[in-house]
Amino acid sequence: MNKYKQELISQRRQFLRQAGASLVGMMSLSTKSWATAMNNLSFKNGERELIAYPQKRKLMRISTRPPNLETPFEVFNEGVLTPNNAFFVRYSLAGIPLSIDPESYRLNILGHIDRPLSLSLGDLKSMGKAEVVAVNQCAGNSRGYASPRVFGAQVGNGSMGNARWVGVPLKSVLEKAGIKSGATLITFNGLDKPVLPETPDFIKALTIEHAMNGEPILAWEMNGEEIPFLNGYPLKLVVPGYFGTYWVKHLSEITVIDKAFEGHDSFFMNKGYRIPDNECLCVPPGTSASKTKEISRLKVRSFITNLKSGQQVKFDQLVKIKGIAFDGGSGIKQVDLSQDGGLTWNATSLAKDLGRFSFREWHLDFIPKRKGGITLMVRATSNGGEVQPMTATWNPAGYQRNVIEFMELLVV
Ligand SMILES: Nc1nc2c(c(=O)[nH]1)N[C@H]1C(S)=C(S)[C@@H](COP(=O)(O)O)O[C@H]1N2
Ligand SMILES: [Mo]
Repeated sequence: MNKYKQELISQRRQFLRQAGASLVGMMSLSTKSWATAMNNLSFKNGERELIAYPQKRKLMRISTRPPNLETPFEVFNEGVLTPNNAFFVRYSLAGIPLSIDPESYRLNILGHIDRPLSLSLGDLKSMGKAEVVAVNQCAGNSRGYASPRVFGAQVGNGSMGNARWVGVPLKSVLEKAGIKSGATLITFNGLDKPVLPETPDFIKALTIEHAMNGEPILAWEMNGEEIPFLNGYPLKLVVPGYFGTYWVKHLSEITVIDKAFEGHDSFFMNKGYRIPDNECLCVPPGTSASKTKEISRLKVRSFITNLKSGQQVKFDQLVKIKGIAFDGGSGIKQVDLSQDGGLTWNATSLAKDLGRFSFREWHLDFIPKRKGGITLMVRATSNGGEVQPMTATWNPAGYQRNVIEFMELLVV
């Protein structure tokens, strides 16, 4: 038995020893679904095991406890919505819930409010319905490409996904609770817990204005189905346009506070997920910032999804190029493609608009007129005027990479 198999089996036994419901039930499926393969990322030590977790097809395993899974990049060429069973999974704490009973589940609203609430899924579903197509992207997506390298999960470009989310506007729930004057922030906590007392809980905060602006929703549905367990069943805070770190999974507690968010459990706001607070949001490699701020909106990005670097294409024959672009909520204005390493650019055609928070597909037909190696580059511009940069900047955690992507093709 190889090392991976052994690890899988002991992991499965451990799951089985604990509570006997959903995730566990799903875990005890046939061992066949645990069979492994490999998938390679183009950076050093980029070989990843492919593994199928409950409700998931084979994804790239970044870590086991907690499970961190990355979407193989080819998936983004399947369609503009990322299938639930291929959607990436990210957790910070090892104490993830293993079973959640939808009947006894409650979302509690506490703190500086007029009426504390304890809402069942049925209560939430009767309070209104909002829908948004939005990109959930981890702040550390593409961190593995940081140069010089940085600490943290060495992920490629698959720690993102686009889905249609349905739920109740956060605003409606907060209005029902009645925010008292003097409130400063709203914190969000999920059912996952640290394993050791020294580890802070995963709690995120939004400003009152943001929480009440009608955009964030408390979602129970993802692409027309229940949210997969590992993506935050039964309720997930969806914060369109913002990095995934704010999208609290297995959401169980909303607390309105009337002072600063401080102390042990403010770690994931006050210590983690921060970027240099200066114009470039960057520092010279190897240094740290004297002043930092919370990460917030997604930066504009674009990718080619139907070709792979190193691929051969035929001289003087049509090549259809397609891909995706997105930004932090102004929407995509334009996507340009260069076939000469960035000297000249051609506008691509944008496909159907699913809303300003969604992936936007684009495509371009081109006929290579020169044999040999060519470098394709793709560059998105947002409606807000943000353009992807030609060179990557550096920050200590490798957050929010959005440099122009490039790919080499061989014309034969
Ligand atoms: N409860 C809980 N919610 C969480 C996290 C977590 O560790 N615990 N991680 C956050 C981070 S950093 C990301 S990138 C997204 C990932 O969402 P996904 O696993 O559904 O893809 O969940 C966020 N919500
Ligand atoms: Mo993340």
